[in-house]
Amino acid sequence: MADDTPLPAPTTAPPTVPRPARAEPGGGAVVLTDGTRLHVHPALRPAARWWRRVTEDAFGIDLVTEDPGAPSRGTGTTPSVDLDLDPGLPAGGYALRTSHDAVRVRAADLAGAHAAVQTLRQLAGPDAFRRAPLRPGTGPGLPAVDLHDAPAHGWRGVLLDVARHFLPKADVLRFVDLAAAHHLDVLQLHLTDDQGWRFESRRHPRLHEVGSWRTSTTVGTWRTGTPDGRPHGGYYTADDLREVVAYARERGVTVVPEIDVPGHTQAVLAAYPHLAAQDGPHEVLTTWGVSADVLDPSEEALAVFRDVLDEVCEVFDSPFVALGGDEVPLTAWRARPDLAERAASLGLTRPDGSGDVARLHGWFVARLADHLRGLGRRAVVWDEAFGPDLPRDAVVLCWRGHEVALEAMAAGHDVVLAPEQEVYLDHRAAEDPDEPVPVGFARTTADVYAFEPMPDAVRASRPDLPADLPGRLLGAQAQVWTEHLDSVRRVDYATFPRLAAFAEAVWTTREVSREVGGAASAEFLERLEHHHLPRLDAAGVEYRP
Ligand code: TNX
Repeated sequence: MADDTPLPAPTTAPPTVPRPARAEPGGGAVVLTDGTRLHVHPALRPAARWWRRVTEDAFGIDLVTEDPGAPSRGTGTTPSVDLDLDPGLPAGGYALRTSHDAVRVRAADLAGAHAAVQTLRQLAGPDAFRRAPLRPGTGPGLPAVDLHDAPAHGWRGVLLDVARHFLPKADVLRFVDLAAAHHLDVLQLHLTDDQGWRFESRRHPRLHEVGSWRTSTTVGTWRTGTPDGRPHGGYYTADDLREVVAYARERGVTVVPEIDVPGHTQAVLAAYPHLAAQDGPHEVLTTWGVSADVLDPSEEALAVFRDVLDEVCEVFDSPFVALGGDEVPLTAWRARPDLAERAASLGLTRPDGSGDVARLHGWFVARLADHLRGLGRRAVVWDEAFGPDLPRDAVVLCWRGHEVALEAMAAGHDVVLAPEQEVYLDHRAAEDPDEPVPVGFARTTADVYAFEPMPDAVRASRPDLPADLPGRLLGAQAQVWTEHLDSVRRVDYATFPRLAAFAEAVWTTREVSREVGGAASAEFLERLEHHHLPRLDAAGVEYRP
């Protein structure tokens, strides 16, 4: 039945998101069927396994894996899918050619193969995003195309805040799926904050036992909100998180865990008050905004967090571990003369030789970055932790804009751009007073689409910096903070479709395929509406219409 389904020859490039660097439409289509043969280079098997599972779940067909040595052309009505390694292609890239009886993919590496199979899924139509087949046994038709693609940036991230509102594991797995579907390859899991600690610690169990629950949640913004009086909480066991890591790996996504210190730690202080810089009582925070309660920058606190990082590294295989380091109020430290002395004794001084408590922030984060290096990992820190005391190998995540990113690169740090003004998806998507999230700056889908990780004009604005900055621009990251997103429905509404716009902004290179502005943005919005939203519909995403 599937074989004679007529498919119109496409006349334009396939409407996938993110848009590929180069795509030439061909004539006709290849229809995958039960028994379609899959020839896979051993290094690319994980991507092939995922593709087999998708075709089985969504269409009820079984692709048959064969030796790469087996004859690769389809015979009769049974087409073949080849997945080959071609190290000559740019990193993370792939070439994909479909004809009437074959799909041939060449991938630079495993990352390229993951991207290629996600593109195949989009070519297969919205039904490829379903979890059960509407017509079991009827395989999808893939339009003939000759496509070459590669990412502009290696770090294409999205942060999910599971601390402010706990998101059940199943929803986190689904979020991974959706990130991967947009060729994103990093999920930063914000696991700890003032309002909740979500990581099971065997060494310091009160962190998850006490720190994972709060008595109430403020509904509305922190100035005008009202407490709902209901307990909220939850944490992930080490095995839950190992499962998330494995699930993400199968989709080419690296999960970067974040343990936020020395601020954003009120839940830690509720669990272990002796680690606080100020007197209690401390309880898991029930309002929003930045808590004044912070860690004492003590050896005792460092010892606890070294233990926690050891446990984190037993669970997460990411080469990067985020240490937070954002928004550290210094009031409590400044009120303690002993901390000025401590700073002085550590050599953290002002020009006049007096102890500078502000530098204890960078110092504290740096000690944990050193510990991570000993575990074979690199620290990722928010840009407030950037300064003279931060080790060079730490990646700086720049949320306050491009200026600080250039400074950090000039100082030799690799950076990831995550500017609040542009890619914070918790911010409302329009000025409409009825938007459910009345915080932040209004950022429409078109605004997010116009995002540039490092605009030429910004670079040009700093002729004082050397032409060759020693630090590298690794990529960019969108943020889904969840103060006001208390369910997966709200997360969907805030995240989509803007994450699709972000994904295209960070995947495509301007030189090759991307113009920003009127026509390009209109083309994207059109492609989104007519081709991509139906995919999200089939996947059950409750995006903002
Ligand atoms: C700032 S960005 C924060 C988060 C909040 C967010 C709300 C950053 C490093 N810190 O703690 O959730 O604003 O938009």
